[in-house]
Amino acid sequence: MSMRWFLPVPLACLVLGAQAPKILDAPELVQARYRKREAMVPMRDGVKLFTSMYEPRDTSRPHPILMSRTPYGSGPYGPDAYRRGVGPSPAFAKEDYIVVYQDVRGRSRSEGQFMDARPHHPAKGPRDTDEATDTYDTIAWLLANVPNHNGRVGQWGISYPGHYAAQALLCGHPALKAVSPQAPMIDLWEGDDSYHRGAFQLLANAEFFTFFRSRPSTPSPTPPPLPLPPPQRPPDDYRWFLEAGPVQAVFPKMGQPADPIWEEYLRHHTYDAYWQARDLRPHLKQVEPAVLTVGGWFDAEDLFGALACAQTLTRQSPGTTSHLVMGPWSHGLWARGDGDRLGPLEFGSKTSAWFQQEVELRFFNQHLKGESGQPLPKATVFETGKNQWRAFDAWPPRTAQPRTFYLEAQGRLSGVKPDVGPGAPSAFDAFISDPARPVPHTQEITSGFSTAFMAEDQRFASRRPDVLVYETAPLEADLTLAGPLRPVLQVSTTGTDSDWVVKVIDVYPDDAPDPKDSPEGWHAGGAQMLVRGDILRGKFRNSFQSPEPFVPGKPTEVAFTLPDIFHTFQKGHRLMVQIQCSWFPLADRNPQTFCDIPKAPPEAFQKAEQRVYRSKALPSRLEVLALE
Ligand code: PG9
Repeated sequence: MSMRWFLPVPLACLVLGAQAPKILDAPELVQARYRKREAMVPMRDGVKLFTSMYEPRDTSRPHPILMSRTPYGSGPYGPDAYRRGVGPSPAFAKEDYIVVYQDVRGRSRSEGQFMDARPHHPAKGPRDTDEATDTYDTIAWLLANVPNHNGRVGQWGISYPGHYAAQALLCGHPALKAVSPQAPMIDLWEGDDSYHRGAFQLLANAEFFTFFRSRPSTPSPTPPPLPLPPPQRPPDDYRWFLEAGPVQAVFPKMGQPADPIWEEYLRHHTYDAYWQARDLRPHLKQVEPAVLTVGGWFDAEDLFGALACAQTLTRQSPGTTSHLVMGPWSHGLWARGDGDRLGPLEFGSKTSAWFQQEVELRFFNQHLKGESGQPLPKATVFETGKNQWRAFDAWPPRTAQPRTFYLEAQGRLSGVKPDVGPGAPSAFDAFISDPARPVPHTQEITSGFSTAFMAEDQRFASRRPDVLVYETAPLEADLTLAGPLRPVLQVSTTGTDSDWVVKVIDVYPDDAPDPKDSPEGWHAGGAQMLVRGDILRGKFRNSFQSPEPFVPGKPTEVAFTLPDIFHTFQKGHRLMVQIQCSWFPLADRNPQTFCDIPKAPPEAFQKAEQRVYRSKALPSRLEVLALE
C-alpha cells in the first residue's frame, strides 16, 4: 500500500527549508578535526592503489569507515594537503567518519591499467582482479591498518564513483554494511552515458573525453599527463557539430587525437559482448550490504542507471535492504546547491539539504553507527508538479494503474482508441526528416554539455514542421504519472533506418503566472515544459544486439521505454507528446540509411519521409502508469 505521508522529519524542516548544517568548508577546519594519511594499498595481484584517509582526531570512540573510489583523482595529494570538506555532503562534516578516498586502478596516482567501466568477473582465480576484488582488498587493508575503526565500512559515489559503489555491492566483504550508488552508470549502452538505445550521446561524450583523457597505462604511480586543454569551439554546438559531419570527424575537427575509449565506444556501436560485459544488472543478486540508490529526475547522464540499479535489486535481490531516492535534481545536484529550483522550475524547498541531512546521513548512521530511528521508506520520491516528497513501499507505487493515451487526428491525444480505418487518408501524420537540418535538443545557443534541456520549454521544437505534436484537452483533474513511460509507435520511413525521439511535456495554461524570478524572456503562460524525453535508434527496435533495417514504406512498430517520472499534470494543464527523428547534437545524426553509422560517409546521410500512423489497426500510443 502506498503511503501518502510526509517523511519522518519535522514538517517545519520541509516548510522552512532544511537548514544546511554548518559545514567544514575549509581545509584548515578539516585539518583541525581530521588527521590525513596517504598509502599505496596493495591489491592481490601486487598492484598498489593510491588511498588517502581522513581519520578523526577524536579517538575517544571507534568510528566507521566511509569510502569513495574515483577515476577523477582523489587529491589534493600530499599528507599536508587537505580537502575543503570530507564525506558525501556537508552534513557529514562533524560526524567523525574515517573518510577514505581512492584512485581506482590505472588512474591518477594508482598503479595498474585502467579499463573503462571494468567488467565484473564472478568466477575468478586467486590473483584475478576486478573492481570487486580491488574493493575487497582495500577494505581488508583498511581494517588491518587504520586505527580506531568500529569494523563497519560504507561506500558512496556519484556518477563514475557511483558506478564503483555499485561494483562494491559485488565484493562480498562482510564489513561492507552500507552502500549508496548515486547516479551510477549501470548500462552505458542502453541508457547511461555512452549510448541511449543505440543513439550515440555525441555531445556528452565529446565533452567527457576531452577532459577524461585516458592515459596509456603506466605502472608507476606518476600523475597522468595534464588533460589536453578543452578545445575552443565557437559558442554554437549545433552548428559546430553539424559542420563537423560524421561522428568520426569530431576529434580531428577539435584538433585532438581521438581518445582511445571514445574510439572503443564507436567500434562497439551495437549492444555487443563489450557492452554486455559492462552491464552490472545480471550481477546484482544476493547483495548483502544495505543500499541507498539516489537519482535525479532531471539527470541527463545516469538517470537510467539509478532506476536500473534500484529496480534490479528489487527484482533480483529481494533479501537486500534497498532504498531509492529520486529528487528534482540534475546530475549530482543532491550533493551541492540547495535543490530548490532548476531553470524555470521551482520546487518550494531546499531539497538537496533535506536529502543530505534527513536521508543520506540517516542511512549511513543507522547502518554504520547503529543509530536507532525509523528505517527509511523503500522509496522516497519527489513529485514534480506538486512539489512534495512522498514515500512508498514500492517503486513504481503498487497503486499506480496502467493507462493509454492515443495519438489522434488534428494533433489530439486522448484516452480513446482511434477507430479510423487503416486506409483512411487521415490515418497518419507525415514529415520530412532531413539529417542536414536535425531537430535541436535545446534552444540554447551554447558550447558545452549543458543539461538545461532536461527541463526546457519545448515551444522552439513544436513549431518545426519535422516535429509532430499531440496534446490532450485541458485536464479536468490532476493527472499524476508515476513510473516508466512507453511509447508504442506505428511508423514507416522511406529510408532504411531512423531515430525516434519521444518527448512527454507538461503544457501550462495560457494564464499560468510567472515564478517570482523566472528566467529572462521566459513566460509560464503556454509553456511546454519537458518532463521526459529519450531516443531509440530504430534499427535496434527488435534487438539491441542485432540491428534490422526498416523496409521502406512498410508500417513498423517502434516501441521503447522512457525512464520513469513522478509528475502531476495539474488540472487545466495539458499532457503533450512530441515525436521527432533527431535530437542534435545531444545524439549523433542517423544517416537514415542502414549502415555502420560511425563510419558513415557524408553522402550516406539522406532525407526521408516519416509517417506516424494513428488508425484502428495501427494505433500509435503512449502507455503510462497513473496514480489515482
Ligand atoms: N556519468 C559521467 C560519465 C561516466 C562515464 C562516461 C561518461 C560520463 C560521470 O562520471 O560524470
